[in-house]
Amino acid sequence: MDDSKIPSALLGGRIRRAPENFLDGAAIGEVSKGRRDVLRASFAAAIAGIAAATRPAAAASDGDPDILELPPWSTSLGLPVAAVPYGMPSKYERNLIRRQSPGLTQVAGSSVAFAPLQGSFGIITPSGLHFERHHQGWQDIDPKRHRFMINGSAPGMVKTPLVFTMDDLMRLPSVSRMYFIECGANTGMEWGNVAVPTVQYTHGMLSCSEFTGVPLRLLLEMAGADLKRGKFVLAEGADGSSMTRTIPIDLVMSGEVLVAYGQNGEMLRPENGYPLRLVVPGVQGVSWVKWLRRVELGDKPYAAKDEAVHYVDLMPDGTHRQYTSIQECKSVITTPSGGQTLVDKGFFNVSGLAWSGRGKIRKVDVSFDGGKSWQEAKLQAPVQSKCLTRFTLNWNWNGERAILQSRATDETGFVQPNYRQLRAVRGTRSIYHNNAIQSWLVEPSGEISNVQVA
Ligand SMILES: Nc1nc2c(c(=O)[nH]1)N[C@H]1C(S)=C(S)[C@@H](COP(=O)(O)O)O[C@H]1N2
Ligand SMILES: [Mo]
Repeated sequence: MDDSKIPSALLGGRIRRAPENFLDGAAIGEVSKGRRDVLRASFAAAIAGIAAATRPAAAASDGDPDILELPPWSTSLGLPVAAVPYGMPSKYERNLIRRQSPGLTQVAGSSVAFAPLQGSFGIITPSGLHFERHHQGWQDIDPKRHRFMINGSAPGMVKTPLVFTMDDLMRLPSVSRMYFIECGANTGMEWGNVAVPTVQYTHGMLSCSEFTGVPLRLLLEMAGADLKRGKFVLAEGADGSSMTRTIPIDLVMSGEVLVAYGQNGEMLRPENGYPLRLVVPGVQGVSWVKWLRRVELGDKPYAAKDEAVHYVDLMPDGTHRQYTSIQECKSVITTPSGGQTLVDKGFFNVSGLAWSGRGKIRKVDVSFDGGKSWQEAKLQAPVQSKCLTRFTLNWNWNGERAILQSRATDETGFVQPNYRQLRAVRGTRSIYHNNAIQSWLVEPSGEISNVQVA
């Protein structure tokens, strides 16, 4: 179905998948029948609104008070400017929040909060909804007392070890770029076919921001790095988790790795590493060291605990694969998705996200029959390297059982695998780096759940 065949009333984007219209990520078991009926009713009202828009006279004669009577907000004085010095979401959007997975053990200080992908638009994650992953809680560090050091692993590896204050860093030339960050464990529970209920819990360790910072390459050059001997850097955080990760120097010299202080036009949020974090585009989240206090140049990988023991891939032959850092090409349909309910058959604009740690997304195909047939989705501009890309496809649901899938291809030609293809290479006992095609089952009742098809 192309845009020219859509009734003009629909082109204005009047279907809004807001939390009040769609179940917003609560576990299915938590949703009472009554709540579902409310959702269905409110969506039916939204659909009716579209029909009404094409026949305004008929709608008015229905006696809808929201058309015929002036609401209080049209007849009263509004709140003054700066009533809220830092703007907050509408009280009607209270359901769009980060959540901890009911299926994961919750350890104080060492856990995950997932981003609500099902209610997000476009490609940028609002800073307050960015996912969180802390190995030992988060800190709100006094930027005046924060120091960032560059040193070498051996004498002469850098000519002059340097220590920067935040003021020192922020007077240097900076760049601002949009990149996704995905935890290597994102979608990890699906290896065991756990089928957690919503896209928030399957894919919500994923976010995308505009980051601002100084290229690490520049700081290494300032320190007089010996790039003939220096082949890797070690990044170290200032929190209590002893978070250190090895990063190959080629990535750093590409200029993409940033020592970042900015996120979406303001300083980083404390949960995301304020006042300084490493941005390592395309690489799994754990390498994006938060509360960054030191970078060391060395000649070999450091085999730190979070790369030698954790964040390794158990392969079918029983060996562990280390240093798999690039997040391969992946995508997911975010609306409609698990836990939501389609309230009626008919038109839906299907929408989702695609990304690749190797560059730009070239195309996304969508299937409504569990991968038997595919249609090419539309990619929304901008399509940027190592950034989320939003795709959409128009769908006329006939009210029958359907299985929705998306399959992304990146600019290297890599095609996102299905579970059979992924397991053939990676086995069945892994945790990290699951980039398989996600399936959402739509029942004739309109209810949507997470399923795995071979
Ligand atoms: N210092 C430090 N850096 C860290 C972590 C941490 O616990 N401490 N967690 C890592 C992990 S595992 C991930 S996935 C990302 C999460 O970043 P976010 O909390 O900003 O989403 O930060 C990484 N950087
Ligand atoms: Mo992570």
